[in-house]
Amino acid sequence: MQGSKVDENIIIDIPKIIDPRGNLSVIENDTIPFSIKRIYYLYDVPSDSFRGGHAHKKLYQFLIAISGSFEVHLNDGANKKVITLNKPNKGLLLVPGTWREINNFSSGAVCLVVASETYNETDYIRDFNDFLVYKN
Ligand code: T46
Repeated sequence: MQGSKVDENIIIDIPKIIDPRGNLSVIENDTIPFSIKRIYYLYDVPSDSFRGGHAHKKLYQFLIAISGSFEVHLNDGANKKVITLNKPNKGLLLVPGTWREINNFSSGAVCLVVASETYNETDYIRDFNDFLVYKN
């Protein structure tokens, strides 16, 4: 989505079943606005690590801080936004056409990512100048 705006990247509540034995959250296809084709996760991330640094042309993703916290820096080519994820029952919908950088991982942070497509390197824009050309 070349014309997507940074504010289309929104926080979505994940249903939470509260239980004295421990809470349970569940993501089903109606929790997020895409069908799930892939799940991956980032873990054992050093606190000074920097992930992302790219945009996607078609891929939708949903990021959850299953444990700990981290920051997601978003840029649509014109506007920026920083979102801190630190709750396992709140996720960030990432729409195509958004440059993302992820940093400030806390100790033990785990970033679970639910994706709309299987892995495809041709969907990535990994150079920021190419991203600006793509958006303008
Ligand atoms: C994103 C952020 C949040 C695979 O082989 N399959 C996969 O499904 C993925 C996601 C990656 N890879 C390979 C490609 C690279 O050789 O794993 C290596 C590391 O990938 P990358 O440098 O893209 O990792 P991140 O953490 O910078 O970015 C990833 C996702 O690629 C990206 O879509 O939005 O997490």
